[in-house]
Amino acid sequence: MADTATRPETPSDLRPSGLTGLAAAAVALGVAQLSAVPFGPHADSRTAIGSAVIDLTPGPVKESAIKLFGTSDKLALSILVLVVIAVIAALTAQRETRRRPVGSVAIVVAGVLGCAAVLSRAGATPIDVVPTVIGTVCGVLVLRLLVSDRFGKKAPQADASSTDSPDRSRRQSLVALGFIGAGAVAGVAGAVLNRLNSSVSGDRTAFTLPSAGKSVPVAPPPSVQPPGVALPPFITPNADFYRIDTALSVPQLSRANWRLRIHGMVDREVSLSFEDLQRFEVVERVVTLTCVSNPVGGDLISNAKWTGYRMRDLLAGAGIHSDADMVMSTSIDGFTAGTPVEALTDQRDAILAIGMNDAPLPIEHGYPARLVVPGLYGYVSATKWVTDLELTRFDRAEAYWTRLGWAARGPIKTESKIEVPKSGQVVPRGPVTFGGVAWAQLRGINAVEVRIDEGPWQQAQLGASYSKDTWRLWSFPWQANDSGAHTVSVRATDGTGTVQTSDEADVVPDGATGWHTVSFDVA
Ligand SMILES: Nc1nc2c(c(=O)[nH]1)N[C@H]1C(S)=C(S)[C@@H](COP(=O)(O)O)O[C@H]1N2
Ligand SMILES: [Mo]
Repeated sequence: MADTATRPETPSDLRPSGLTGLAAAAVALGVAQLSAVPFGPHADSRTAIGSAVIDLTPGPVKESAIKLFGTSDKLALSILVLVVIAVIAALTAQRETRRRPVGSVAIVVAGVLGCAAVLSRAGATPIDVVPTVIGTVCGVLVLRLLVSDRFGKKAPQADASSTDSPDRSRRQSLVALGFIGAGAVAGVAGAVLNRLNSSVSGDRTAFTLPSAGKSVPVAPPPSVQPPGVALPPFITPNADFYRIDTALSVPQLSRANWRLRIHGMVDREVSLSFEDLQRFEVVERVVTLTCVSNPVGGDLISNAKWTGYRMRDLLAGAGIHSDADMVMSTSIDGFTAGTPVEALTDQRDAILAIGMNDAPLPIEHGYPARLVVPGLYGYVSATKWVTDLELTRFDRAEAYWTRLGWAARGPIKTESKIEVPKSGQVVPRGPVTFGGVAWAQLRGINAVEVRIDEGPWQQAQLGASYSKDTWRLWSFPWQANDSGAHTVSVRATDGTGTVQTSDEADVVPDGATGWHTVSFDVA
């Protein structure tokens, strides 16, 4: 062995194939995933890496990804991360030799990055990196094994490497494939067990929503729904409610583990358990939520009845300093929103919601508790899985999306959209009813006008107004007489008498504006 330094390695060594790298990566990821099960969700490096990538991705890239993949954006991200890891593993493993462990070093670097990702997550503790370390070690061991003497060096009794090399190479490939299979099985089993282990769906099913005291809203009368046109229901069923969040896996937070800490610029810090909430009056409010990323004509808007507690009541116990102008709310997974103090304390009745449409909050909508603030886009107000409220100032603190270039304040703009007809729809000649929704939370909707082609603006018929904080459905009966291509446009007038602007603004930095126009054909 004294001559190893001078003897060239490669002639008698088997060059590792890309497959060995895939095997090492599969084992590292699979073992990390499976060994994370007893440690709980914070130890899941796969989710941590994905979440860290989401956080580190520049805002504009994130937006294009959301545009491209829609609500599958997280699946697309997971696949992308796996492909990147596989390519790097395959390429670096090919450089691995017994004396220059390039691939092993790459695995260790990836492992260190994985540990950093785990530790960067809210609520993680140092012990949570253990599964990532175990996975990394196993990945290195597999790679070393595959390039070891058993496969990589001429066996002592063999005559020439040229004759036994194809055999060794085949053996190496078979063993590598075996490791890839084992890694995949461990990974899938780990992911499934992690999910079952942490799911709070049992906790949610066991929860009976308290009924509201005096503060029950009037049930929406049937007249909120214009007849004769297939519009979305005034109240969006939970299953159809739009969903937007940065959570790669939905946070699983039980009522027992939930606490709400109110601190910062206050006289007394307050910490409430879920049980403590019973001290406060239960209220119900119908509020339309809207996402700032909703393009003109988009679907990121829904309306629900929320059950919960007035934020005003919860905050009162803390004694807010008069120079605090922002409440920075934080979720269990580290999302933050900056909301003006007055929006949480004035008469609009912002609530800490624990129920949605008479059911406990669905897990993906924030179980066990989230904020609902009439009049503000979700990114500055509607924190799901909320656990922390810090009283601070807009000139001192910046929330998640504001750091990424979105406006610090996000009042909802007056907008309207057409649901019927859909773009490209063929409308039969004769009488037809078009329709859609309009919204200007806090101000309400006074009127909706519709224009066919470049004709005059005509009044649409309005469904009954429920409240200023909810959308208003509208319909427009029309005689489809002229065959051919047409357009229909809509604009709303809000409760202040202001007509929705025709100026087209992008969703960044504070919400899209412009008139929604749909092209259709009469035949
Ligand atoms: N924890 C957490 N809360 C969040 C978000 C998030 O990414 N994480 N996104 C916000 C945004 S941008 C919107 S529009 C609303 C959407 O609420 P929904 O998914 O219940 O419709 O949630 C808000 N609350
Ligand atoms: Mo949003």
